[in-house]
Amino acid sequence: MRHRVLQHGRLLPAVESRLAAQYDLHPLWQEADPQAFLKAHGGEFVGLATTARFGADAALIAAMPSLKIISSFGVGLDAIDLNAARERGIAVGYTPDVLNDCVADTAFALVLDVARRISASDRFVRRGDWLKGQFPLATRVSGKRLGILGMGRIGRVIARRASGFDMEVRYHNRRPLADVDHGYASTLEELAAWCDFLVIASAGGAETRGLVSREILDALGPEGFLVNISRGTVVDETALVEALQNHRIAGAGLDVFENEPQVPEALMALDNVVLLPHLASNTHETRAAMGQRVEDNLAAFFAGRPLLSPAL
Ligand code: 8YV
Repeated sequence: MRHRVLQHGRLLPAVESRLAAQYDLHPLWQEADPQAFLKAHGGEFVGLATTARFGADAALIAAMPSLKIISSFGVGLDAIDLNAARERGIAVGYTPDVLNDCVADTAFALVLDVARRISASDRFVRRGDWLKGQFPLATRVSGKRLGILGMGRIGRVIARRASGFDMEVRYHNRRPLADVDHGYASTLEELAAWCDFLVIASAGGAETRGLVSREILDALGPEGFLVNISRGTVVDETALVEALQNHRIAGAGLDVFENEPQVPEALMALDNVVLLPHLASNTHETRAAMGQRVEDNLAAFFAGRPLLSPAL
């Protein structure tokens, strides 16, 4: 008998076909009325394959009374109700580590782009403006100060990338980390006031919601740049738009937004911001590794072995 696994959101085609070969896989995303489907069939599934974006909220977990394993594609757990899963003894697997390099690379792509104005200068060339004059001067990256909010797995790789640019790194976390040599800022405001680039690499969810507030942006100041590769919810987006419009910060590089895929119109109109469509982990190599981990976590669970990367 093949285990019944519900699929919430799309996965890579290759992963979908391998899962379908192994399990009795049902794509919830193909249902015209997912609520009605869950009401009629939710109890039939022992597994849920989902993504960091679609997650598994309390309602979905409640609609699946036989659920034993959630295997999520992504490192972010903010869309999964971990308390609901814990209460029911449901195992939760996710895909940390395998995406650290590509997410850190994207953070640096944004640091370089927003400071050196790479995307803006590309637009300048395409508009034919080079024929009319020189592109204005931009801001140096090498040797500057990099502040990292959230020195976790990804934050540490960003710090390593920074050493190649001769940057001094400091960080802010809930508490200082014994195995990290970089300077610790005991408040986010102190970190923002110190650094030239503030890179957000913290987790999303209720605990970090709105941490980067108007006050933090003002501490970063008119020569400071903000880069966000974590979750849009960590930043007060309204305050960010105002700070960018009024040049109270120098610029921002954003891979994530509060209400994806909606990007505020006001941001689209600004030239001091780089906007990416949440692509930090989107490389063939990393996505394949993430998909493999989704499969491996499921396989381990059904074989009675510990998950490769358990979230609980
Ligand atoms: C994914 C992510 O692009 O891992 C995460 O938490 O945000 C990204 O890597 C995406 O969320 C997959 O759904």
